[in-house]
Amino acid sequence: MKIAVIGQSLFGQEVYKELKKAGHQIVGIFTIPDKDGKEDPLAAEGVKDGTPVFKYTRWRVKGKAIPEVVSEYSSLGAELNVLPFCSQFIPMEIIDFPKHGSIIYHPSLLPRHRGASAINWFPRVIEMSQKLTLFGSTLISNASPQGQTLDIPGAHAPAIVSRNGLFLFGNDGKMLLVKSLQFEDGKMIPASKYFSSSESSSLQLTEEEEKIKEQLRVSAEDMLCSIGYCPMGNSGETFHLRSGDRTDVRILFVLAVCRLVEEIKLKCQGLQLQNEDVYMATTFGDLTQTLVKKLRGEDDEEELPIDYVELNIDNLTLRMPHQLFIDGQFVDAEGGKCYNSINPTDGSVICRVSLAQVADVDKAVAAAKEAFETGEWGRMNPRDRGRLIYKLADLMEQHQEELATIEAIDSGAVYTLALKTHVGMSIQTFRYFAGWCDKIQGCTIPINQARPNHNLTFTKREPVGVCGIVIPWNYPLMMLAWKTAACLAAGNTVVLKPAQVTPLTALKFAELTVKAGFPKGVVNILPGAGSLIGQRIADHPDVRKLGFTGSTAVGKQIMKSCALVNVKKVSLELGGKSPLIIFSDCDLVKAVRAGMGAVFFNKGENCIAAGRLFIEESIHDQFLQKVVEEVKKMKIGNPLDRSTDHGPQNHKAHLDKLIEYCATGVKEGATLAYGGKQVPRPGFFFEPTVFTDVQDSMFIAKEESFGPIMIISKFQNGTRSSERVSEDQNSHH
Ligand code: TAP
Repeated sequence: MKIAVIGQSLFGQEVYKELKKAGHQIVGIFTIPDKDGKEDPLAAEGVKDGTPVFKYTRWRVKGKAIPEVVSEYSSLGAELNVLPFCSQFIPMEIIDFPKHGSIIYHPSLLPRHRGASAINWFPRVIEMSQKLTLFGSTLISNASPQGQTLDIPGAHAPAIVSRNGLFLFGNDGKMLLVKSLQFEDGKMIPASKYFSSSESSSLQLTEEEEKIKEQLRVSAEDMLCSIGYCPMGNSGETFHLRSGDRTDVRILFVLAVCRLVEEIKLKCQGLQLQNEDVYMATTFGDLTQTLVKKLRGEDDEEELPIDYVELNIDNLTLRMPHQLFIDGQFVDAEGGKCYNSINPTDGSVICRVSLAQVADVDKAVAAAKEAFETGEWGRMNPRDRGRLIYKLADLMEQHQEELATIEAIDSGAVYTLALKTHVGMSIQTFRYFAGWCDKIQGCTIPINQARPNHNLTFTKREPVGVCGIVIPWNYPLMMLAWKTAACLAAGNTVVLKPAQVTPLTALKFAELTVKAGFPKGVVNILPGAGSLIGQRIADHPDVRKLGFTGSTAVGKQIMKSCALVNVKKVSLELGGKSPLIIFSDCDLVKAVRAGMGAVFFNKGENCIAAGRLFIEESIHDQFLQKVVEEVKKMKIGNPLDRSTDHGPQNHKAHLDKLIEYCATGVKEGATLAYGGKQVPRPGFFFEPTVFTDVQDSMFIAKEESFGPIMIISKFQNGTRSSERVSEDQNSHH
């Protein structure tokens, strides 16, 4: 192609060389005059190659293009102008002269005459079936976009129209993601809708809507007149501004659009349009159609189809998604695999839940990667991200009773505790991290004290990408919140595996992310087996970080897998056996209350539970007697009953483990002061249990039960007990 290069600087020189390398004929270089007798690098390069170089001081006089300059330029017959870093005012006669128009690239300068949109790649004209102008582009170096291909004559490879926009491929392997397209007639559409934009049919307005249209016409005309346009005249209804208009007008236009949007809100029952809705509407007619669609509620995103399992409990209808959540959709697992989610209160099946397979992990990670690399999430202003997370927290609050009830039937958590802790703290966690979104910043570091000091060293915090999250079953929603909220606030995307035995609040949470407006692929939830799904997440090369809460043994295994595959970042919150030491000068009533809370809270399924109590010998018998008295008063029963203190253990395997744990304690010679057995009723209830005379060498002194089992050892003075505590390698990791 015959190209004229108009620009300057080393960047201009580089662009010129690349164009030549690509086989184009450079018919002329137009650059700035020499400074202090020194040529601009672009001019120097052209001279070396024998390319004609022109150095005009200016192209216009009194706002008019200089005829000699225009004719000299035109005589070269350029088919395309490329403007790399051009600081001069180039007349529109020159910009529009070549048959392919101009490509303007400004790494730092924003020339006054091009307006705000010129800050990006701006190929003004691309020959497809019609001429298009591209707006809002991002350079992407590493992505595999999915979508419909679009042939562009002369392009290195066909473009792809994806749900995130139009991908154009360069011959350097990089790609440009374009957000919006403008047609010759001025109509603007999201690039993602290139193939579907003409499908929408126009609505027949009702009498009432016609009235609104007329009111709106007055406001729109007023707005346009305020910036010196008289656009809707007799025939046309056009009111958009074409690119290339003056920047000062453009700014007025933006302000006028804001006014119009507010006026619409006032006149149309609080209807909130976005400024973009006005930009996208080419004609007044288009704007009216958009507005009426919104008023009728037809414009809402298609409602997500969810195959709920519905249950009515305590006058509350639970609507529970039960399929995997991948890329913003609830879907069956590969091969339609399912399993039963069990209610520990009576051992009944709550519902069938999709059981993720390895292929599902790969799909979820691919969706999370795309959402991060090319989706809206990755490009979103952190403040808007914060707003979405706040909205999610609000929705969780609106659904808190439903979430708490689901938690109670799925994990056996006592309802009131679930409401305040499992769900309440999860909501607060999302609110807390939402506030962090726009406060994640780096620092400048004075690395060199030398004078003069020209070093500038700074850190910038960036999201890592796809984060894998694997969590346990004791606080299903809260574990999800603690891990997920921080990842999302920082701008990452997430693939989360809940514990297989407690998947239901995580799936309900997924539904709420859709309601909050999270883009597809940002959150993905995969109920499934740890050894398969958790392991695949740890092994996946596109997962950049793994957050895990669970047992120490699995944590070690995960750390190893993450190191081997791609040295991914890992954070682990593991098991422990925290001590509680009670001295003889304590307030015994308070000490008993504290000891019981520390052991029996949430049925002992608590990672910060007191795994061992050291009681000073002189008060041991009294303490024990009081504890046993109090334990006997605990009301064991249905967790949905508001007066219940102690619900069922989380699942059958855990109950069996506790029974075995107690049998080991008895066999080793510890004194079983109370409990130690399954409660004789349906479900997985275990008696709150108290052991004493536990020696340091015993299994139950060393191993965490993760259940309602108090392990008491005596000590004679404080020094001895703290030595025994510090010898314990098992404190919370
Ligand atoms: P784990 O058996 O370690 O399970 C935790 C999670 O890891 C589950 O989702 C499990 O999947 C998954 N998993 C199992 N094997 C895996 C593998 N090879 N690769 C990846 N993921 C795998 O722990 P648990 O028994 O459920 O939970 C109890 C333990 O968690 C206790 O030790 C407790 O102290 C600890 N915990 C610690 C904390 C904190 S804050 N530190 C909080 C809660 C619990 P499945 O669904 O198949 O089991």
